[in-house]
Amino acid sequence: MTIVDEPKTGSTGDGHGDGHGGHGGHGDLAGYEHGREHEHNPGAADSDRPIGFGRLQRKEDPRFVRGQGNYTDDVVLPGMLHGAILRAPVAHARIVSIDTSEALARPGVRAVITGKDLEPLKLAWIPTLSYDVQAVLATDKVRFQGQEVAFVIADDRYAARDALESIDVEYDILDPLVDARHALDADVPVIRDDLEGRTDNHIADWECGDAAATQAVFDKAEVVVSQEIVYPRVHPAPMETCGAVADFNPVSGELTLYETSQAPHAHRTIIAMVAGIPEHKIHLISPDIGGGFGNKVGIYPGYVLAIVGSIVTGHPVKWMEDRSENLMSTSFARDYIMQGEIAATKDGKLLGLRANVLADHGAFNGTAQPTKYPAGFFNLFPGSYTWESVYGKVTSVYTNKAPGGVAYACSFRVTEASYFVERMVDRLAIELNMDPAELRLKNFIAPSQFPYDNKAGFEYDSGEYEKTMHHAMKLIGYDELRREQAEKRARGELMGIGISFFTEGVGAGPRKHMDILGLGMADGAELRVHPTGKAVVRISVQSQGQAHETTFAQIVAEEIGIPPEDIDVVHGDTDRTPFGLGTYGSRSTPVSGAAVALVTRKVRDKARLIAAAMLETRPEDLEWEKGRWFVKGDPSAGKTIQEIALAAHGTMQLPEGVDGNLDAEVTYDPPNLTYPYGAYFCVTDIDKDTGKVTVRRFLAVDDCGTRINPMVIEGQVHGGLTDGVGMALMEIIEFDSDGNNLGGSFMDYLIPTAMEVPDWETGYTVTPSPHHPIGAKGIGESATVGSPAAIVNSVIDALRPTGVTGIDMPCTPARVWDAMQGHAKAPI
Ligand code: MCN
Ligand code: CUM
Repeated sequence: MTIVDEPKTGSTGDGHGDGHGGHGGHGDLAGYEHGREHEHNPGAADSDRPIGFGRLQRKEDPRFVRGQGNYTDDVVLPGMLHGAILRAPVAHARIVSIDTSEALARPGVRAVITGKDLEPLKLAWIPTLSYDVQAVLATDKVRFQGQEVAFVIADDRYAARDALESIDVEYDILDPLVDARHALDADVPVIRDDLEGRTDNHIADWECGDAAATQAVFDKAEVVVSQEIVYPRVHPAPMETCGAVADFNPVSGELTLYETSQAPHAHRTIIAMVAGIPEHKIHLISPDIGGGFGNKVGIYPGYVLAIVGSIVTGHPVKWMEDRSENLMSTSFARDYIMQGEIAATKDGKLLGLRANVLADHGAFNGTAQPTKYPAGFFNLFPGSYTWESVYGKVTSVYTNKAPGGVAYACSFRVTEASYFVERMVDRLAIELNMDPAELRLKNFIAPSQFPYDNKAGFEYDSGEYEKTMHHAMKLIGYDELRREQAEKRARGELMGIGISFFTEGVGAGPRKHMDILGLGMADGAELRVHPTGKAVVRISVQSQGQAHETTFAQIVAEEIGIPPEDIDVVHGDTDRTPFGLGTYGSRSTPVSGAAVALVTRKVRDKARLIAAAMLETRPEDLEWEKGRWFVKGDPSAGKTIQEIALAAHGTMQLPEGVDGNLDAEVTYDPPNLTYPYGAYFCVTDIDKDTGKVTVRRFLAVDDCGTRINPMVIEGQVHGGLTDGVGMALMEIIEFDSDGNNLGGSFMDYLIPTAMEVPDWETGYTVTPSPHHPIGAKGIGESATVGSPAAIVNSVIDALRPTGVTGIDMPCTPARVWDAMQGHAKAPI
């Protein structure tokens, strides 16, 4: 591949973004936020240079800005009924009885389903993505507040909702287990007594690195620091909540399922296994999705209930959760209590790193990560640095909370890992009284060390960390900021400068190492060039706002020279796309993007054979330039891809072994993850009287290898940074001692608005992935992963004059103010 003008390694630059705010915000509308531009992207995208340049407008935006998007809740089918779920009001109770007679007698109610009705269908329990089981409707006990207890199907949404009140459930209330720190105590309730032989709340122990070697490093270290770091439970809270419309045809036995899914093919296979409907009879459609952020990876009871409802009533059934249901019952993330220790020399050479983590997975272990990785990719906890030895351990437990340990722009726990190491390194900098930038620069993995074995089981593909760090320090004016801070400190003002230098791992497989419920993580792509030279590419991943319809067309355009506007990208429909594992862990570009590049090359190779026949020469005598094959040494003798496409469908005698049409398909099994990284700098000011934190400046310098669409990348980064402000300063799903969820609405669960975020500043370097066909790494979660540590480190840095060395998220005014007063564990 050639990229004119933009050197592939170590180039630096910047662009401003399309400003899709956090959560639903970095969703689909083509908002435009004023990012601060440090350097221009060279040139504009066109068909000669379709990737890496300028701000190619998003193909999907015309329908979104006109209000013409098509979301699951927009689906209306003839005769469609509506479902509503009765949810447990308490966190832990035995179900004594459920009386549905009064609800059934209400006008408009067609059916009321309970767990007892599902038992004979073997649908009362379904497998979770991590080989646990979860109740679709509770039969024996409820195990978290908000758990599904009964399902009403009625003529309209209101009749269904109203009928919920008429269901009479008698509960025998049990003690809840809310605090994960006590999950393994002897005298606490065993939450999962439904699982045979279970006598405690332990889920799994997972380890990486070398415990003994790390202990030896600590034994001889000059300096040891330790810190407890809590990453609280947070929620992805996408703009569109989860839902499904199920339409089962009893005559043909076919199920059409519209669903908010980030992984349509995987969902179809799992639903086939669970519901016993043959897979070829299931047609799963994920229409437009208003933000996923991991919330739409898992399979929720509501989807299964919509299917059962359609089978029972003979009508299509729609189930859409409301905001509180979304916040109380679906896909929580994080909830990691992390004990960290660093061993180092007095002059700041990092030697050993230890992490001991307690992970709260809630009542059902629904973690959405590769089977072999019960702690996700926490293997990335050594970060961007060289260590003599590292050791990590994660213990996961059940509690009476909604199923957690799932996803929120997390790259499978990279968020926790990166937050952990970046907080720890800063903790050491405080101990050594050393500049945190200098400490990082002293310990970065050097470019010559790649591919780099991170000593925790992962091999980083490429990086030029020092260069990216220096670029960021220059863009933000680091030395000047430190001078400003010194002056302000002298005046008694609280100003902080926080750094995070994260390394991510995105693009799961390879399939031999990574699967979900036995389905290997690989992705298919099919490309068809029509006779007139227009093309359609079919992909297995699913956009939730990431602009795949634009950027995947750009990849095809780059590889074959058909302009992006002549290429349609089809996704989100199992009948129209090849099998693949879907979009999460920023895997679309690393895996599906690679599949698209390779399938396009395959079509190009086929075109070469046809062009050779057209030009009456040998294929090896042809040379490619963007959009055409020509005869070596005679550039005027050539055929454009459009001419070749017509010939492929025409009457000419095709060469031996070449079938008609211009098309191909591939399945791509990635050899490794890609490892994007970034240098993030955050400047905060803290009001001494109220503890209020203001993020005054934030600079993100990202390296995601070859950049396909700088505008889309900036949008992804702006959205992720907004997520970061939310988590660092505002977001937490808390529970009271009875297990009541205290974050069940946007009144309680605060997410950032334009008021809380600064003008984002961005920059970039380009270090291609050596194993990706076009050198691209993922970017979708980078900013969510990297930004919280920069913000919290900045808060701690601001509070240094008050003696603070650590604080947990979210850094609310109350918590910051309390920390300033020297309280060890401040409230929210
Ligand atoms: N891209 C690019 N050049 C690169 C890398 C990516 O131009 N070198 C472009 C891609 O072509 C794609 C977008 O950036 O259009 C994101 O690509 P990628 O990093 O591959 O991430 P995915 O497409 O797999 O998206 C998943 C990621 C995840 S896991 C979460 S969570 C998240 C995120 O994307 N959820 C989002 N960003 C989101 N953005 C929106 N609007 N909505 C969500 O739900
Ligand atoms: Cu981890 S949230 Mo995203 O991977 O869908």
